[in-house]
Amino acid sequence: MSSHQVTFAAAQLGPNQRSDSRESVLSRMLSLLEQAVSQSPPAQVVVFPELAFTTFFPRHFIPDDEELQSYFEAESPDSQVDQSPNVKPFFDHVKKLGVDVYVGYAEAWNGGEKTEYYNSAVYYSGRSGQVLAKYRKVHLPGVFEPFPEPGATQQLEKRYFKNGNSFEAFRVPGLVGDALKATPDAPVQTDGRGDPIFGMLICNDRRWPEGWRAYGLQGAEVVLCGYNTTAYAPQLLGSDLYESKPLSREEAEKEVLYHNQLSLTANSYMNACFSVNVAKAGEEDGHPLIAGTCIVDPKGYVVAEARTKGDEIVAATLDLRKCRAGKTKTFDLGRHRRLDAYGLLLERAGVEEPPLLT
Ligand code: CDV
Repeated sequence: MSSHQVTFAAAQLGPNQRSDSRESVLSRMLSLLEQAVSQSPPAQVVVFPELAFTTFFPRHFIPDDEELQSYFEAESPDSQVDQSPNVKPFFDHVKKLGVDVYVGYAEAWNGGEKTEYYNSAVYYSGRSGQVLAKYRKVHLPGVFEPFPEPGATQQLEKRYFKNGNSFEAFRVPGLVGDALKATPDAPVQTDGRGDPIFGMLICNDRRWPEGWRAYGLQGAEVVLCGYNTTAYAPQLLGSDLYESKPLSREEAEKEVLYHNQLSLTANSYMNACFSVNVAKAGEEDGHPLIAGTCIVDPKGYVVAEARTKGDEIVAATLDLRKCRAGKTKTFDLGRHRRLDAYGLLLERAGVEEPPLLT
């Protein structure tokens, strides 16, 4: 295999019910890992969904603090997620297999006076047995106060988590042969000849071009993104207001899948990067989640996608040199972007319309 090729496995998970034990979820995740490393060629990087170890608990209003805390992994400056007792067996197994993983989880950060809670993902290197990078979800969707409608699918991420605030790309050692390394005379711009550059997003982040562009500006070649996306939630997604009749469940799911793929293909294309996008899917706690796990190339084409709504490996070997055309032509950012025209983008978060006409 060429020295620029990397084999990825997107490990789509079927539903994790609220009543499922941690052990049963871990055992399904370990089977997916085993499957990913025993295929040919074996996966070098396995990507799991957002909040992979538990049910998507922000869909519930949970007044019982003990239950709420049970979904989080405790971390501190001395102890990262791979040491959290609930999930240590997962990371130990990853280390034994010598594979790399991206995995999403709920983080309880005990680093200051007060515990802070985040919706996080880590990139863990099984070869070196350590967390190489951690990402905290920046765009938290939903609401703080629960929807009053009985049976509504809640989305309480704004209640349970604090926002992350940075998009830091990172290089991953050991995936490709003859990568340029730092030496006093190494070039500053390596044009894809160093160790691969990855970025991480979580779920709702994929709908916002800002994170993708932040990674594009750091030369990211692969963006990894896990998600839990509700297939039917009229309070949250789209609008029936101007439709002649409300979307049926089937129509709504089709539209959510369309917007999922639109966000992934468009942003991969506009930043000339691959993306590996992984769902937790199926009927979870009586609420449907879309599948749609897919791997996208820098031209915006889907190169592999899930066929089921359950546990499934979707794999592809990606030639990272395919990012070069976009990065040096249409989306050569340094040559074509116009900072002088973009001032508003950092001055304003929400919409301010031009004044009314007289
Ligand atoms: N987990 C998520 O971030 N879900 C959102 C839904 C609520 C719109 C998503 O963007 O898929």
